[in-house]
Amino acid sequence: MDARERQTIRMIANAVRALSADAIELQQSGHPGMVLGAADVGAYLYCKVLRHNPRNPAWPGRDLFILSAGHGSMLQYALLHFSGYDLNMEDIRRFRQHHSRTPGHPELGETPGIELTTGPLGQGIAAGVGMAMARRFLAARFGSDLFDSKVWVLAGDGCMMEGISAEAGSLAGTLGLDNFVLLYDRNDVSLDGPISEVFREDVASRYRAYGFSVHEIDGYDYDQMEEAFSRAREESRAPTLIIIKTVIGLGAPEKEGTCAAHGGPLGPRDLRALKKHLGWPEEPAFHVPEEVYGYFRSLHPMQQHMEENWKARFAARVARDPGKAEAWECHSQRRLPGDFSDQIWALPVPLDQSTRKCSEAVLNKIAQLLPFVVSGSADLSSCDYTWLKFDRIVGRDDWHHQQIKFGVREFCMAAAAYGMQVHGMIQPVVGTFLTFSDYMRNALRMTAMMRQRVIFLFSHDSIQLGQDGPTHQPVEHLMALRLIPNFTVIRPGDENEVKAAYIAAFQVEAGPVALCMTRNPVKSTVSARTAERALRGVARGAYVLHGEPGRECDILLIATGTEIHPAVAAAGLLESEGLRVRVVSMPSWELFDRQDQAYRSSVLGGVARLRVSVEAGRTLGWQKYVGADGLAIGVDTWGASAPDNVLFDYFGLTAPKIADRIRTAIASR
Ligand SMILES: Cc1ncc(C[n+]2csc(CCOP(=O)(O)OP(=O)(O)O)c2C)c(N)n1
Repeated sequence: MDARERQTIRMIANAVRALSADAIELQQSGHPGMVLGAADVGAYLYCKVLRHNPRNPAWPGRDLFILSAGHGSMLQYALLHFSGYDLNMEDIRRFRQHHSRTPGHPELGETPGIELTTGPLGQGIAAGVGMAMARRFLAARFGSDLFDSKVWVLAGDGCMMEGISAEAGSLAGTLGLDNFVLLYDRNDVSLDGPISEVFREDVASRYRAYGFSVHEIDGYDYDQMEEAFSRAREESRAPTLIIIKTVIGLGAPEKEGTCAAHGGPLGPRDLRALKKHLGWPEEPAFHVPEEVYGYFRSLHPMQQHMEENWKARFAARVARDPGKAEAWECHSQRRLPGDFSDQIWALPVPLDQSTRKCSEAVLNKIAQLLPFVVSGSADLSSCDYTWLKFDRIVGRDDWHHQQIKFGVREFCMAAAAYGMQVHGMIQPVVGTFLTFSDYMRNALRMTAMMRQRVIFLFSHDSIQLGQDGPTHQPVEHLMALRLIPNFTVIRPGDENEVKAAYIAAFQVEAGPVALCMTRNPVKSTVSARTAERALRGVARGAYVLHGEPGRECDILLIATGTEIHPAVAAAGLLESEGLRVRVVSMPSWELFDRQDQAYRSSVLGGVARLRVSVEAGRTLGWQKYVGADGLAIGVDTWGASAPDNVLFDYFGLTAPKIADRIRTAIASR
């Protein structure tokens, strides 16, 4: 780099600083500290490192850049604006305002050039690892010359303190993800003060132990950056960590080096002092020298050329192997064959088995039908049955398969899964026990917020799971998942409902799906009679399993999962006493709530003396369907360690106990 270019990049870094400080000051909201500190790293990256094309942000051969420290969003907005993305000065001025394209933290779909929604610290690292994994899968399928790009993640001290950074680092090191580069903006200050009070570990040694190549550089020395970034680019065995020493709030004299710089506007005095320090005009605000735009414009032909070059490689690849064009289309659109539903529906699955066992058969078939599906588990594949029997597991040097082991790292698995789904061309299905869904919870809500259809397979979906006891028995989890907006929970109750649940899951267009499966075998009491009803009914969230739709009845009994079986048996007991009972299977609240009024009334409508829900989990919430005076049968305390037939009896979930509760409730009216 010659002296002139060095000077230009320094000016660009200063333009990032001034513009960000002005936007934060104008809106009296935002985080200037890391932007002032890391502006040189950001400028160097966007000027000298990233392979991208601002005129085509979605070009598949591009590098990906993720700001895990999402609170520093102005750093990225400024650089996207300068680079020539479709983000103008008015967008910058409207920082953090309603409906602006520059929200408080980067949000997928709001701003061109933003690859991922970030904000919860550390998750961007795991999501970046997921994206790097997606690229490995695609490199194996389509050629590493098409997927030789890198995933760059910029993280701060907070991200490195979060446990998920350990899960993600350890996984990336184990898998030898040499396309993953973690940039650690080390300014030694977080929101509450100097990190020496809370974080004294040797991060370099920690990441070396994970299997990373580690470099430590000064955040203002472009020669060191050149050396470290080129080595990261060339690295071909291991992921890279670059620890970049910076000063928070650099150039704002009252706040520099302290947590006062972290999360609020600088204030007029410090802003003036900053601009003086940068050699920037005090007025007008939002001043950007023409040379800044000029420099980035000068990069455009090279960026365009990079993309053209990639397209030529792609064309050559397809010319050599025409089948690849078809495979590319299939992956890009994550396309289902026209007869997908028929093929799944026709699949023989084991009868009178746990729903997880049926799920195994269906998932194995789906993975064979859909080459873009990858299945993984957090060390429970032989329990949640995400195991693909026909395939092997991907590893450091072999990504030709559809199966991943995440190790015991649920949170990382969930964030990596949404990273893969956001990346595109890959559809993850990831599993663990339902009770551990709350280890993953923030990643589940991020998946929902970004409207990504990750399929989460949660087995061991109630207290009925053997003798592991209350630590392993989900109680509040079904309701807790239903609370997440834009999240579809499906809890099938027999082999037909399992098939129908998968068909429905692959029809969900935007948003995650949890498929909840039982551990224990269930003697199916209903399947033969109700197969066709299940196919249509699961897709609509609920259907009449026993009795007639819309007809007046004494008792309307709604059940989910394998509780449909004791519910139907209880109906038989009550009917023998002259009561008219309708049983509704309701595997999915969310799918049901999307149906029109006529359908909903046909399932739940008609006069009933008593409405009852049966679900082996918290009852809070069922009042929505059974009414305030209805009867919600479930588990409102912790489970216990005992055989499941003992527990179901103890918690009142057997047919005779359900019938008893209903008789008592009717008698008291
Ligand atoms: C999971 C999570 N916990 C807490 C926060 C709130 N938070 C935002 S930034 C921050 C401090 C981060 O410190 P650092 O990474 O050093 O950023 P810097 O001070 O350099 O801007 C905290 C606690 C968050 N965004 N995510």
